[in-house]
Amino acid sequence: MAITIALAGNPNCGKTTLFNALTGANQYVGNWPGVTVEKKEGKLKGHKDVAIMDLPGIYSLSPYTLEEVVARNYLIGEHPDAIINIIDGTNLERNLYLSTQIIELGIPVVMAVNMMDVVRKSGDKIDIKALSNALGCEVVEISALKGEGIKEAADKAVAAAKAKKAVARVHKFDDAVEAAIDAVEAKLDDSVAEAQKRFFAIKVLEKDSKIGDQLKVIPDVSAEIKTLEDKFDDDTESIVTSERYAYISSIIGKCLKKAKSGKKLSV
Ligand code: BGO
Repeated sequence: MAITIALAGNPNCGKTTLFNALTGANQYVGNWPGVTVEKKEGKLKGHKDVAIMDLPGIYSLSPYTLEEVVARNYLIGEHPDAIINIIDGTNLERNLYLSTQIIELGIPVVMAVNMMDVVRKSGDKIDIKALSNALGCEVVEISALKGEGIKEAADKAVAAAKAKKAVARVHKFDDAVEAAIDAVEAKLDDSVAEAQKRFFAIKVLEKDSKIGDQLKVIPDVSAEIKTLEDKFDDDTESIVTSERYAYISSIIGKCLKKAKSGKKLSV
């Protein structure tokens, strides 16, 4: 069975370095259809049946940049068998913003915490097991530059793809937001796969301007939006964003110990 694994991460997280290390000379470079954003695809070394798809570097799955739209159209429309989400371990907090959205896509995910050679040198400590528990998926420490941990990350992604191992739902938004997500999910028609409903429901609630491109029918969710905006006295996009930051703050508190202060970081 042929498997496709997508590499997703922030700009400068080390994605290109990892892509090159995983694929070697086995790669094709082109453009994503209709846009001048570079598309790179290769075969995992030693695995003719495993394709690695390099996505553009992005900070979010929102609709504001061409790169974000290309990346999410691919993830939703083509539904790769697994995602390796590369996180710059020296910038955990910023990188986790994208991760909180990637784990909602209904696709098996392995988190690869990169730059671990730099993290170790700095004396900072990342509790990988706690991070894995907080995110609901496997987490592997890597140094793409030194080639450390990358085979383990790829093997885990192939295994997760074969097992169709979904990300465990650990994070919960505020109860009112969760109730709105449930109500919107129920309004999505059958053309939306069950595993993708949560992602779409959140995007519809956020009034995402481009999500209509990927939905046959956009449900009327004005009542759910009004309920939330009245309760929080804020717009739904900001409500969801600040809930994500609260989640990240709790993850950082549990998982990262900075060398300098000796204290756990909080946002
Ligand atoms: C330069 N460890 C360390 N120490 N560095 C890494 C690692 C790692 O595990 N992984 C990547 N890097 P990209 P995106 C550079 O290019 O793969 C480095 O955007 C330099 N260049 O070598 O390009 C990697 O594809 C001059 O660094 O990231 C690269 O995601 C001086 O992180 C940078 C110092 O990696 C970004 C670094 C001329």
